[in-house]
Amino acid sequence: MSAPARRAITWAAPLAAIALAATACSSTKNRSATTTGTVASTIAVQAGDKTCDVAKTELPAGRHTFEVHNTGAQVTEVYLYAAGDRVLGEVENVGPATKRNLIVELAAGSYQLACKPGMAGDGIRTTLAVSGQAVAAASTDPRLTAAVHSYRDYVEHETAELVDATTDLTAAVKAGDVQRARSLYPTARLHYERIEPIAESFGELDPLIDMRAEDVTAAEPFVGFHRLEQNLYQKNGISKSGSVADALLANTKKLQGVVAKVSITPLTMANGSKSLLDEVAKSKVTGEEERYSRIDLLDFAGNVQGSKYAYTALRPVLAERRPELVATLDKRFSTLLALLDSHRSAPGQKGYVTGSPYVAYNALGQDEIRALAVEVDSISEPLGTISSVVSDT
Ligand SMILES: [Cu+2]
Repeated sequence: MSAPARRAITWAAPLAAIALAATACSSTKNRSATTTGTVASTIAVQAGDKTCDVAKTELPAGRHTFEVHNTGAQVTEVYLYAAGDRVLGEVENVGPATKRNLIVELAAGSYQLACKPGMAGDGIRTTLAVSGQAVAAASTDPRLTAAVHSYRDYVEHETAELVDATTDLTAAVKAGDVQRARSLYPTARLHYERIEPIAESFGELDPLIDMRAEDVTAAEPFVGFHRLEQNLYQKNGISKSGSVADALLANTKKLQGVVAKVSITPLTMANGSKSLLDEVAKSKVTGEEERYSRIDLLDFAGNVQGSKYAYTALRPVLAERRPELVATLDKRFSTLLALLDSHRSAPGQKGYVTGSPYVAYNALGQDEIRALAVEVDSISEPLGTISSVVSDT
């Protein structure tokens, strides 16, 4: 799950130049799957230092290209948000007098487009109203169709693994076996984090499975993995956790049904991976996700692996259309994965957490955390250019 925008983000250096506010979404997740559109349009966005003029604010459902023109003097970025500030797409580092395309597929609903001159703050926002029903367009490039199939297989496989692991975890919790539950928790988490590039399409199941303690409201009590995590690692008591585990398991099974029907396109694969890694660099790297178990690096690895899978599926098309982009991404992914590998641990070694192949988050030094943030951030930028390359079917 994405970090709520309202949470104070303590991580600053060396990403100070990057907007830290409003990175992502809160728990109000009610947006259903985006739909592939047959309707395509180009909408001009004039992004100035104090203005953000969007040529059209009432749009039909389908694919839209926002042609962002930076008319100001500062570097800018533009985000497209669904309800609860969930990031659907973004372009960053748009220099003065330059243009970048933000391409998204929008289902009926209300959205916000935000220009962020200076790449800071909540941005200058415009509400977009999208209506109608878009029909899925078949790609004319068979390699893109194959990429979507391959990624769908991956997501379905990971979701099945998630259900299996959560079944075992639930049994251990209900048996009152804290040690066994702790040894099973990391595996279940890994499978969820791997499918997070498309968590946007999970609707309310995402917060129900992956919400944080601070997402709790009067209407939404603390449930899901992190509630179990708190009980297992911090409160050290699971005698009353049976119903939480049962509900979590039921939700992972529901997720399996959602995933089987979810609309996946090259664009949702590209935008989802980019937004997720952006969020990893900006907020997850602070250690906010697994604050009781400290298995944050496992989540980090799951997010990177899941994003890399989406990239790898699209790679044949990218290699033909933008060989230099593939060279960059191949290199950055392998550098990041090697860096993650350098933080592996095993039973009896320093920083070991039962069930996780990586050291505990609190065993990392500030410089090591910073290095991870820098590497993942350096992937997010080139990853952001994939959407425009694959959107030509
Ligand atoms: Cu998560």
